[in-house]
Amino acid sequence: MREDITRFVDEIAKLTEPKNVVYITGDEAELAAYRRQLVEKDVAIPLKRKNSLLFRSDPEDVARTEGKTFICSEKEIDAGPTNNWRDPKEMLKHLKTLFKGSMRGRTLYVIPYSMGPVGSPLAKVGIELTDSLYVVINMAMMTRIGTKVLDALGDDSFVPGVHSVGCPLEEGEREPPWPCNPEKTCIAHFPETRQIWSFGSGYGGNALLGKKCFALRIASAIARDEGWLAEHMLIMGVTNPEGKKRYFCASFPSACGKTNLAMLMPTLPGWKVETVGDDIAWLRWGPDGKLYAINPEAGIFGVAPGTSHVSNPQAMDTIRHDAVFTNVALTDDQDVWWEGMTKEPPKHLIDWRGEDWTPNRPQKASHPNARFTVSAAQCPSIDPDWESLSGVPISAILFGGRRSSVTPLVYEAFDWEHGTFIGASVSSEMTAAAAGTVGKLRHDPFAMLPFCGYNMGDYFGHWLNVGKAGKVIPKIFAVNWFRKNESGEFIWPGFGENSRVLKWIFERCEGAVEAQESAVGLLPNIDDLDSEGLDISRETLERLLTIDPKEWAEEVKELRSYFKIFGERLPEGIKRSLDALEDRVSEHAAP
Ligand code: O2Y
Ligand code: MN
Repeated sequence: MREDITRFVDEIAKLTEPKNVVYITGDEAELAAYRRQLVEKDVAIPLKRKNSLLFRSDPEDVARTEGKTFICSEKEIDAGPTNNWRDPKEMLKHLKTLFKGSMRGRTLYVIPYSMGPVGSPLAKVGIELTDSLYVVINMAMMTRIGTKVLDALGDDSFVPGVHSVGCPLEEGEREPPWPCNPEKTCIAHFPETRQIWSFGSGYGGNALLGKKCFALRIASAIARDEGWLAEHMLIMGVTNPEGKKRYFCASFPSACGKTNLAMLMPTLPGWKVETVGDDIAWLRWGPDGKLYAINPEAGIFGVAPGTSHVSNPQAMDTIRHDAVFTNVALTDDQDVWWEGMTKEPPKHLIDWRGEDWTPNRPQKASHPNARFTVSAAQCPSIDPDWESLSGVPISAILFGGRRSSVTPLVYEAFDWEHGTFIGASVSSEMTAAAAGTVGKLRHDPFAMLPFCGYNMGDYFGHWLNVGKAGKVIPKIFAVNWFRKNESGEFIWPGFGENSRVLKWIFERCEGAVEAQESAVGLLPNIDDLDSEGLDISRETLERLLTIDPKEWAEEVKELRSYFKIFGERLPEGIKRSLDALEDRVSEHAAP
């Protein structure tokens, strides 16, 4: 074992005082023993699905907590206006107090993990120290873990991460089903020294440190320094009926259906979609001048409610076995159920809080942020090259949001600078159940608002710069599946029908179709969007594919006011694109 690793483990063990320290090897027998242990201790419920478990979290620990997530750069300006900043020295002092003795009576597990296929030049290694077995078994699905990672590490650096549920166990005290410490929850990132500390939450993005903490917040800072991109994007392979394949990345804010799109089943005959990743992409220019992407993750941490054989049959097949479910409802025959899985709910369930549930109860049976964790390798649409060490070549990048008006179904950026502006301009209507927020527009540049580890203005600048380094520049598109009519009904059918939009994008990449120049970008000619067999009027298609200069004049005003928050850190390329958009929109609006 490398001396710096044992020193790190010893230091944290000295601080947190666990009863023992275990190095995770990643062996299947070892993980099976942990799953059995979780069931024996009544922490997990075994399901009728093979090798699958149900967990119920504490009701105070059900999602990522953005308000308790911090970026601790030396200077506040380097965290920027979109992050919660804390002074690194003060935060470390606070963390040392929180973590003092926090693992008493528990085991400290050491999880070496690789973000990206082990041995890929694009992969990076992290070491998570945690006192949660839930984290161990989830990390084993979400990343590549264990001895093979240490063997491949060589002399490279690793990102240290320390996680504690913040619930020491006194002698003879019984383990609570979901230990956590919500009042003291704190997720701290040190982008300059590349460290992660997470206290008090056992849930998802707060506790599985490889995901948002490393693969986005810390990796975005590493990527800035090394000249690549760490993005909140799915990666998909799209094959046309002639057998030609292209790869796209797509960025959408949380809860806009990224997992569904990554596993889309095209309704268009002869078209095929394959999944490389559903949430995060690391992108780098290759020696041939093309942009290559890897999925740094190995698993899927998907939202369960709304997932069904209609919305995402591939996901439903993926989770038939060897899956972990968190905060879904339990059926009388030891299976799982959640809102939207079937039209009719079962007559009786045990809800996510462990209480009897019948359809007449007003409460939801599963929590809206209930999750499934599963290895991506189990996905029937997994791409044959999803673990390619050099990544897959990217032809197009899509930016989307949930907009009931203004943004057309699809349009193309004029060039990389304009595409960067489109990414920076993304906003999305919120779906959160929080009172008063539903439908409210939230700016979410590049869908990275909660995930960028440094000043977002500098991040825009980094995007503008990397475009100059590439020789084969991918095309950039904006998409919006969520347009509504005056009655509040969606006017685009979405789901598998989105393959029609993918087809147009594919054909633009091939140079096979023309596009019309508009004030906002390049729009499809209506006849080029394949609507064969679709029950949609020409008028609706026109509405989906035209822009209203008056609405866009308002959009420009709103964007101008938003971008002010970045002050001096707003790069010239974004200002130039905004001015150019304003000029084009006013030209189009002129009578
Ligand atoms: O609520 C959580 O802890 C997880 S959030 C999440 C999980 C998987 C993929 N994306 C997200 C997200 O918020 O973007
Ligand atoms: Mn996400």
